[in-house]
Amino acid sequence: MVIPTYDEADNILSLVERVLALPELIHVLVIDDNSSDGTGDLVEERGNEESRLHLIRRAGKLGLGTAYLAGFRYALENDYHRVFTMDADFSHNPRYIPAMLALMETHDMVIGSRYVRGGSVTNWPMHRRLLSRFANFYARRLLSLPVRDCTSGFRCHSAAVLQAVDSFGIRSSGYSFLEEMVLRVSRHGFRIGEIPITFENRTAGSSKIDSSEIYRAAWHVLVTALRPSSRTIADRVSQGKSSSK
Ligand SMILES: Nc1nc2c(ncn2[C@@H]2O[C@H](COP(=O)(O)OP(=O)(O)OP(=O)(O)O)[C@@H](O)[C@H]2O)c(=O)[nH]1
Ligand SMILES: [Mg+2]
Repeated sequence: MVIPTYDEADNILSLVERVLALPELIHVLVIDDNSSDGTGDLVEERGNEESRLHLIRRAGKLGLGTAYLAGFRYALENDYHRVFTMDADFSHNPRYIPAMLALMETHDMVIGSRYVRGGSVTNWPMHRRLLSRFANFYARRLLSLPVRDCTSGFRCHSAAVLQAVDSFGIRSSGYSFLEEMVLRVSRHGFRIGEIPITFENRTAGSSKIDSSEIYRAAWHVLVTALRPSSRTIADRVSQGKSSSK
C-alpha cells in the first residue's frame, strides 16, 4: 500500500494501523514530502517497531504523481505483485481493500470508484462535488477513458501494470497523473475494473489541492489529449502503422 503524505500528522498513524490490521497482512509504504507537521517522524518511529511499515522521505513537495512513481519503483524493486494507492485522509476507507483484491483476480488494475452504481460521496460541499464531477467528465471525454472515476487515487495495480508504467513515459507530476495513468493502462490493453466506494470528506488536516493544482491538471489533460504521442506504440501496431519495438 503506497500512501503519499504532505502534512497528514493527524491522520497517518490511525490509517496505517487500520491497514496493518487487515487479515491480508499488507505492507504500507508512506511517501512523505518533508511535511512540516512531523508526519515523517511519526511514521519513522512507528516503523522502528513494525516491520510491515516503510517510509520514503523526499526533500520537498514534489507532487502527487511523482510520489506514486517513487512508490511503484520501490514496490517493483521489492517484488510486491499487487500495489495499492490511497489518500492519507480517510477519504478512502480500508474496508474496501478485500473487495478490490478479489476483483484483481480478473483485472490488472482496480479503482475504488465514486461514480459507478453503488458508489457515493459524503460530506463534500457542493463546489467540491461539482469540481470532481466536472474533472471526471472533462478527462473522460477528452481522453476517451473507459472508466467512470478516473480521478480516484484509491487503486490497486498488478506488477505487470507497474512494470509498464516506466515505458508509459507519464508526463504529469501532479494530480493529473491519475487520469494519464488510466489512459496509458487502458491503451496498453490492460483490464481495468471499478468497485463502488463511499468517499468521505476528510475530517482532519487540510486539503492539498488548490486552484493552481486544478488549472495545472486541466491544462495537462488538454495537452495530453492533443498530443499525438499520447497514442501508444500498441495503438499504432494495432492500426498497422508500425510493426517494430
Ligand atoms: N508526497 C506527497 N503527497 C501529497 C502531495 N500532494 C498531496 N499529497 C497527498 O495526497 C493525498 C491526496 O491529497 P488531498 O489533499 O487529500 O487531495 P484531495 O483528496 O483531492 O482533496 P481533499 O478532498 O480536499 O482532501 C493526501 O494523502 C495528501 O497528503 C505531494 O505533493 N506529495
Ligand atoms: Mg483528500
